[in-house]
Amino acid sequence: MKALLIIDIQNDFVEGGSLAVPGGKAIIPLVNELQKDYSLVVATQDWHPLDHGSFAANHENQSQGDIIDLHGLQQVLWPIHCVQGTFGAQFVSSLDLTKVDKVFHKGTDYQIDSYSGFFDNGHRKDTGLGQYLKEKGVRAVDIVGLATDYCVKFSALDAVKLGFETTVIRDASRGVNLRAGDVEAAYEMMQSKGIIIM
Ligand code: VGL
Ligand code: ZN
Repeated sequence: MKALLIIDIQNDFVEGGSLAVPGGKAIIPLVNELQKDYSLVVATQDWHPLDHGSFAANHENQSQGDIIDLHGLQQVLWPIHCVQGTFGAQFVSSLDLTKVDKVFHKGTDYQIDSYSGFFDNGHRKDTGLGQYLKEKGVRAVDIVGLATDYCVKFSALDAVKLGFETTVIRDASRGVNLRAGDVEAAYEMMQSKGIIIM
């Protein structure tokens, strides 16, 4: 069985949000349409506490885009985004949630970021997504959402590592491109690990 995995289509990641991904909103009609082709749909939600270590505002003398060492891991510093319970963390209202079977939260621990929907960035804690998919008999996952060069990429890398046949649907994903070329580099890297880019 094949599942659709929808990554982080939340207000802060689309136009008007604090960490807006260019063209983020434009993928939503396609994501809604695609859902009809899957018997299992799951979504992830970036879900940070206000004191999260990935927020530049929580570090003295640091700015957005700086890279720091956060408890032993390299961490890009972001604007405050997707704070638990806020509008910015909510799914974009035009995203159809009626077919979503389960939502997995990530980035809930203030000490460590989590780009992947499966594990935190240090692979220390598991969100339960991998086991959930395996229990449902899923062998293949198609991934869509935001952002291609962060959460889509790391979710796809973990999916393939867990043994799922993994595809990223390009037209239904958009990236941050903090540096020009990041999205293209992400696709090349994913492909080199056996992920299909469709
Ligand atoms: C994301 C940066 C920080 C993402 C989440 O969803 O791609 N990017 N937190
Ligand atoms: Zn985040």
